[in-house]
Amino acid sequence: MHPQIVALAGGVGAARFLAGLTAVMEEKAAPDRLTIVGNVGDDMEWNGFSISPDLDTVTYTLAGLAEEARGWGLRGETYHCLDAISRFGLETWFKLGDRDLATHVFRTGLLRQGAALSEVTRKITTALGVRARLTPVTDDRLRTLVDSSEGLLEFQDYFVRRACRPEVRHIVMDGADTARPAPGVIQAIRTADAVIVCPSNPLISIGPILSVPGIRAVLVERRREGRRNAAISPLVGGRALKGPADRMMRGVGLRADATAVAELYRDFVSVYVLDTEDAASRGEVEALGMKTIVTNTVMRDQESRTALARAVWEGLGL
Ligand code: FO1
Repeated sequence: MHPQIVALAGGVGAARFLAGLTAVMEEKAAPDRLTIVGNVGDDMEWNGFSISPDLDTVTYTLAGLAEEARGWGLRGETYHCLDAISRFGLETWFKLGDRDLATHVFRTGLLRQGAALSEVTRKITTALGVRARLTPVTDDRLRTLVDSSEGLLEFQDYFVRRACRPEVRHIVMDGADTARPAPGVIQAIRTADAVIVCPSNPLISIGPILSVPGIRAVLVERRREGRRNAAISPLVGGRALKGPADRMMRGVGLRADATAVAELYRDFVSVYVLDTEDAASRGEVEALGMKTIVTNTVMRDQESRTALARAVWEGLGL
């Protein structure tokens, strides 16, 4: 029987790793045994449309449709709608492409008819040929807010509009108190042979997933039972390869290095993947009670994504 895997995923970094993981699982003829639990903290409303950037980044990447260099959006995209709408004076700092908008029109229409985000996500991934099961962590409203030097900001306002310039003081998960895990998420985590935390920002990508009541508890329970929970460091040599994770960690009063991320996960992660550049941190991480895998985690192309996924797969004894 092929192992059942659950991955906790943010946006671009996660999508790149998942492209490698699905390639490894395809070799074993089992890509459908992967459940990806996606972040919705950076979802937003744009002129009445419901946008789920991280779910879409994972979907487009696994469907082979993503704009590779950028990591988000669709390859060969055009922006005629955005250009046209700017003539009405609407803000266009969030670059929604014409074909990407089709996804948002479809999603928003179904949500308005009462469908759950998890159902809509299933329809989108199926239509685009993604064989892994992608689900939002919750169907309820959950939004990441950034308490910053420029006030309390909605996530995309901080991330895109202000290009991560404000100093971050604190991250707020709005809606986390009442959010419920989407159908099947707890069960998938409970029964998986391995859970893998993708190399995503621990504060704004994995943080919102862990903030949904019940999620962290079931991960901690797995760890107590000696089951495999792995995480891949999103920081290499104290730097984020993509995005503001290092600056954000310092902003909220943490060290910005691979060990500090491991500390955030110490209650539930049993295997931690460090980049070769951080091999010297091995002892510190093992002192937290985790096993370590040291490998190249920098994903420049599909070959390095697959190599990383294979190292994790073999390191976990799958
Ligand atoms: N990121 C940007 O830096 N600028 C954009 O204009 C932008 C538009 C966008 C549209 C659709 C989508 O799915 C993602 C988009 N992203 C954009 C990426 C997104 O803001 C972030 O990568 C994630 O929210 C963080 O994981």
